[in-house]
Amino acid sequence: MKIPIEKPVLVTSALPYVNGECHIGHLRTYVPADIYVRMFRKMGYDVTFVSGSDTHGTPIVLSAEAQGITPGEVIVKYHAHFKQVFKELHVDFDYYGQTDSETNHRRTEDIVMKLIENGHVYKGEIKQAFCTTCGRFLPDRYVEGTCPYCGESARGDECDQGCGKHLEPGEIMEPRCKICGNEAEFKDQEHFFLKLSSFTDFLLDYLDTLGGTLNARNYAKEWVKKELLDWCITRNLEWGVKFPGREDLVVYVWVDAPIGYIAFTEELLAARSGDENAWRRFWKEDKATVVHFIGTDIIYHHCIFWPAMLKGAGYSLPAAVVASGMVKIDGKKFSKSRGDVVWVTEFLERFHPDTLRYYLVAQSSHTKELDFSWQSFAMRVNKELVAIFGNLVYRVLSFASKNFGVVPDGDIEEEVFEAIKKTKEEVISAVEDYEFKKFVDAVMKLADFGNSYFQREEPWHLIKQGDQGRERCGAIVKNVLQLIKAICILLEAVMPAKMEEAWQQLGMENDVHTVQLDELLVPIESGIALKEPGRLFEKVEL
Ligand code: B3M
Ligand code: ZN
Repeated sequence: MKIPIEKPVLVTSALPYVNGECHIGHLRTYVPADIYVRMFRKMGYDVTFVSGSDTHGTPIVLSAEAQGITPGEVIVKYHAHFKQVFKELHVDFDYYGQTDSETNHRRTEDIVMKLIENGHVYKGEIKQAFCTTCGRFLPDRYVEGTCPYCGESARGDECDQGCGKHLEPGEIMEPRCKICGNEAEFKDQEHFFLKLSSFTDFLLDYLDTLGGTLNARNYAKEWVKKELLDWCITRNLEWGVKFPGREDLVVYVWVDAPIGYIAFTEELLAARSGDENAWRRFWKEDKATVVHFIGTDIIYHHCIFWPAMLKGAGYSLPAAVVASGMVKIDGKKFSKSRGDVVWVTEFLERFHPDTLRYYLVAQSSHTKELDFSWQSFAMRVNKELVAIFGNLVYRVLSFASKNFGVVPDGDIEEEVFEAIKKTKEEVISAVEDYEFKKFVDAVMKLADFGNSYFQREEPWHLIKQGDQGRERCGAIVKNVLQLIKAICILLEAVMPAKMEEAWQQLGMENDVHTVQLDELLVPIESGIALKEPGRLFEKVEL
């Protein structure tokens, strides 16, 4: 899907549950989304980037219970934590909100009311898991058991270990209470349902036109073709957004969480422009392109529940869903309890955030699983960032400052322009296809080219060969500086802080973060003073 340049683009990144600390598994969505946003801005698009904390549901309530604090205290604590992590990683949202805001409560009530008015909601009985030992109903993550679709262990509302399907209350087999571990029984309870089944045809058509990555579209289509169960949209919890007219029920967290995308747009645009209705261009009037970045584990929610809700309530529909593969640690699924986890804060105590950003996209293609290991991290940093790119910058800048002190005179050769042009095209098409690995691979190839060009021309001999030699040497240096300039512009999206450093070493005075892609082919100005070169990356010792 080609995104029209004349429309504003809204990019969202899935909302992390703020029930614990950020681990590198989370980042597989946020970092590529940030890279995408930076690249689209360089390509001339008008992009707004929002996300926020998911503050409701059993993930939050269980964490509060375990820590002996209130859900409100849990979200304050981890909301601040996530915000800080994103800041350190230069994931620069225009707005990072949270779903317990007044706007989100209001927007959720409005959408639920519209769904009711439009006849999409009905009252019904469900079999809800109940623990006789604890004497309470067990919504969602309070219950664990076996997935009826694939037979793997599952949580009450999702098959998290197997096929990934969303589970309706009462569907889980062999239910056990998460708190006391005892077998649970099923009891009847009254709840509200969205008639999801009546959206089947709409969803099949919608999914055919949906942009983004194929894994999202195909996975969702398969489930829609099988049969859609109506969706239970209420829960017996104290914490959450109240279901209209019922003090004893809140809406299921997967109702108010994606509505957060709308609420955050409202909050941001109202604060920016003072216009309370500015958000409508994005969500009511179909005047913008909405692109959701998510993980493959929440495709079902974004490609089935969410468009059905929007459609049923009369809102505009997202244009694309981009789903990243999950992260494993040394071949194992993330597990806090088994210790198979890498905490971002600990990572950042030892390594530069840009090396992590680079690794996350360079290690495997976006829709594939990423298997984190310290070996592969060290390899990417040492063999690519240090040996190819870092080496190019350090070697050439040292030579250039020693012999010229400024960007020397000379023309940019056709060969160099061509290499940059080709990389630019490869990068644009990679980014448009959400192929972030292809993007960084193409840029590394350009850095490779820079190294071999410098090596081939042997400027260190030329410099000793009189005025003519010196002149030719200067031209060679200028050409490599042009390549470095181009690489900095492109890699700014991936390593914003490091590229700012390299940009300054090049003596550039404008802001590398806002430079457009057109600048790639603008010859670097002769005569600007080069700064003292320093090594950009340190080797990682295992
Ligand atoms: N908090 C769950 C997750 O990250 C959820 C995402 C909400 S996006 C609207 O798996
Ligand atoms: Zn399953």
